[in-house]
Amino acid sequence: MNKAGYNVAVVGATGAVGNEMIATLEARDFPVAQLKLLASARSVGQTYEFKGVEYVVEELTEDSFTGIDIALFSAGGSVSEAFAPAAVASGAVVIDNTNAFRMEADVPLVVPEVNSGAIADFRARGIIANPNCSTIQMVVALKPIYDAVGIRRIVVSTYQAVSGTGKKAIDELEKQVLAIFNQAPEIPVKVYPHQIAFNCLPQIDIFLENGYTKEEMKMVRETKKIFADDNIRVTATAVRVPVFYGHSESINVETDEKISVAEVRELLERAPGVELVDDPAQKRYPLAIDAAGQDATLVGRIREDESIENGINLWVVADNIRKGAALNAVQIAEILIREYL
Ligand code: NAP
Ligand code: 3JN
Repeated sequence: MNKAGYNVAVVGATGAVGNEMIATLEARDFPVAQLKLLASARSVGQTYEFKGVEYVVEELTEDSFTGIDIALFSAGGSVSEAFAPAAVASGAVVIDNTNAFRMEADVPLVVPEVNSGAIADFRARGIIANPNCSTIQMVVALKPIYDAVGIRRIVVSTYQAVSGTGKKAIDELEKQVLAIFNQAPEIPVKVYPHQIAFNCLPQIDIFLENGYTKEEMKMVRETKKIFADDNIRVTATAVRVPVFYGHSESINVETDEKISVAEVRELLERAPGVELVDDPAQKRYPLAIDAAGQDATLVGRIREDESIENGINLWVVADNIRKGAALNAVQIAEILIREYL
């Protein structure tokens, strides 16, 4: 770290992820010299408190990044595509939470517990990409297994909270539950193609030509890139569930070499970013309501897949807005200033 403090811009500051970025920078005492909060013209004048000081939201423009060292983007892919180049041209390093640059060969895609070394490659474009939230918690849990015995195939099904869709979706679930509770004549359905309250939707993002959704294919492609292993076979089913915070995942892995449940437990007990919650006799296993507001990725229900030679099943839960987005980005920023800036 060469400076006492860094000038940090949060793009999308008024959103679910942006709010969490501000809170995470404060909670982890990130050395912020100046903070710039950026959003659309709709939000200009809104205020947020950071370390006891009130900051006013400004409109994002190409001139917003003068003097900025680190720009944390979470305002959607098209905003990143339009404004990340301006931020880089102004001398900032961009840590981007969107899908815009994740699969570009010269942009590192980073989960610090898994491939922090890739951050070194940020110089090519000045951009570091944060993976999709569902990928992040999966690779945090699987990294120790991957390193110990290799992973041949992953079959994952997700149970994703509405906060992954942003503030308007959190609001919609609340409104639908209230409408149903109050026996209202109509249930408001605006954000998702169907009612989400008391329902499960096997569609996250758009459908692609191969019949998978874009969210599912993000998990497939990002996992291969993060593990730097094109041979891992990954198949995903992504489902939206009526939970406010915390994505849950049922993960089945086929390993190269046999590994016992006890060995997996031992590995995960000391894995960075992981908390083992696996005591079925006491009905203890990871729950979304316990993961919400926490940094750790919770792992439990570890058991052998008895239908194949080398198979393990796990249940993995994390706060999608925290480890799935804001915390992962701030962890990257911490490594960046410690080792590179
Ligand atoms: P959100 O609650 O809907 O917030 C969207 C934010 O983007 C708001 O601050 C909004 O500002 C801003 N914004 C939208 N259009 C803009 C524009 N043209 N110019 C400037 N700012 C603009 O959504 P969210 O949940 O925070 O997610 C935001 C983005 O983060 C997503 O689209 C996604 O790309 C990314 N994300 C990534 C992950 C992950 O898996 N790593 C998870 C969730 C989200 P206003 O309030 O002024 O409209
Ligand atoms: O739906 C979720 O739980 C996670 C959503 C992530 C998301 C939402 C809108 C646009 C993304 C993302 O991070 O991949 C994007 C996007 O950037 O394309």
